[in-house]
Amino acid sequence: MRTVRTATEMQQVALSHKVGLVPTMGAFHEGHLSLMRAARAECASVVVSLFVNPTQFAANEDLELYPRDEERDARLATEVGVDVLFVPSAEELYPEGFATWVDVEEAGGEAAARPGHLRGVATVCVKLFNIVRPDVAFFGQKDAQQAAVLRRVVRDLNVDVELRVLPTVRDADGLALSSRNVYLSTAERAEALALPRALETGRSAHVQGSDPIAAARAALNGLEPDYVEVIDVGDARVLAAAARVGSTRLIDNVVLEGELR
Ligand code: PAJ
Repeated sequence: MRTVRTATEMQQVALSHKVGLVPTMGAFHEGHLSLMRAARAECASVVVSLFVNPTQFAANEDLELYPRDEERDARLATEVGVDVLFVPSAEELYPEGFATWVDVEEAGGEAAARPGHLRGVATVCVKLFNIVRPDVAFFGQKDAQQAAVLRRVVRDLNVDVELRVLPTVRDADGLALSSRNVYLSTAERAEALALPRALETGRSAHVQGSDPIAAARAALNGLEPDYVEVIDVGDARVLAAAARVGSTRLIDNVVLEGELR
């Protein structure tokens, strides 16, 4: 596996068709690795970007604290058969005078809870698409609204890339894998299980014809949600929630109708 640190070098790497890109912020877990494996299975060249994108964090969020271990990530990516690990610096992607943003008009859920977050995500992903020029890019259902926003960006701006959205990978007890789970103490981790359980309760309620939001809220077991909402993600409709456990903010969602592709 080759590690590349500048956009210029990345644009010059000879990649064979078809090219798959997996954008990440590192601290790899099985969720990230499942995207890399899907890319490996479908594509001739696999590029993984590792960049803790400062523009998607608000001033009061965990940018400084965010787990970083490039050596371990590089080892895991090599094991999966990734061809190129693209690790740009913040100065590389956001040089002096950077002033152009991809701002999707999105309401509710993460858009309301984290103003500016999805703008940062959309902007960095368009930059990565332009630098790597992938045929296919892989994202996780875990961040359903992020995937929905990126689908809209690709459609609205005629970006020549296909998106794939893959299922959320969970621990055996149901907690969605997340790089932020390392912040949880043992007690908090146990508390956090209320989030996937409440969403499952909401999904069952929906299947039986009652209100999934009310059912999920009632099952949160004391967790304070930022929101519990039904969100359209492409052709699918998901029940999504965000909640704080101690100082850690977790998000999760389950599909109510349709299929995430
Ligand atoms: P990050 O949180 O590192 O996630 C990288 C990709 O892995 C995203 O597409 C995310 O949805 C997916 N992912 C995370 N947890 C998952 C899980 N448990 N199961 C399946 N997939 C999972 O999302 C980002 O980084 C950033 O916002 C990024 C898109 C890289 C832009 O900076």
